[in-house]
Amino acid sequence: MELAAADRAAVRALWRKLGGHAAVYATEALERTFLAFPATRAYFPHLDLRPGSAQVKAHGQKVADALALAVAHLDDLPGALSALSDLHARALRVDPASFQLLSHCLLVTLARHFPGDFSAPMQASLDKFLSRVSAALASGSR
Ligand code: HNI
Repeated sequence: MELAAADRAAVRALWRKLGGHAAVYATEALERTFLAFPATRAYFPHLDLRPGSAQVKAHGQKVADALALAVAHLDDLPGALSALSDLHARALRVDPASFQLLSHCLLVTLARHFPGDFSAPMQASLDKFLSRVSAALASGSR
């Protein structure tokens, strides 16, 4: 199902506010995910997952770039994310439930850094956006 116009506008507006710092927030969200939901660490046995790790930071940059791509293609998330979907669903076999955990930590991180923007409607719009990104990545769509 497509995102409503109001949801798209809210997501785009918040992403503009993140400016060049999206990777910082993605990295914080990853660190929170690994601490709060340790089972997610199992997908990254080859990385140093301690807080402050340069490898987590580098991964945060990749996640932030992918989310920026998604924000730029809100009308075709499965298409924009099809290569990443192959990777996550087919090659990495990430449990779909794990996406909800990272999405939750992204919401917590953004709420913490942008409290003035984080109205209930903003939370709902971001949650819909992240749910659709997660569904696209988990589906192995193409
Ligand atoms: Ni994910 C690699 C984006 C959720 C496990 N992931 C990537 C890459 C991007 C990316 C981009 C780098 C691809 C490349 O190098 O070609 N991942 C995203 C996004 C989300 C997400 C946008 C959700 C918002 N990934 C998850 C989740 C898990 C996950 C929930 C598991 C808990 N991802 C991985 C693993 C890799 C990965 C594992 C490979 C890491 C590596 O460097 O080996």
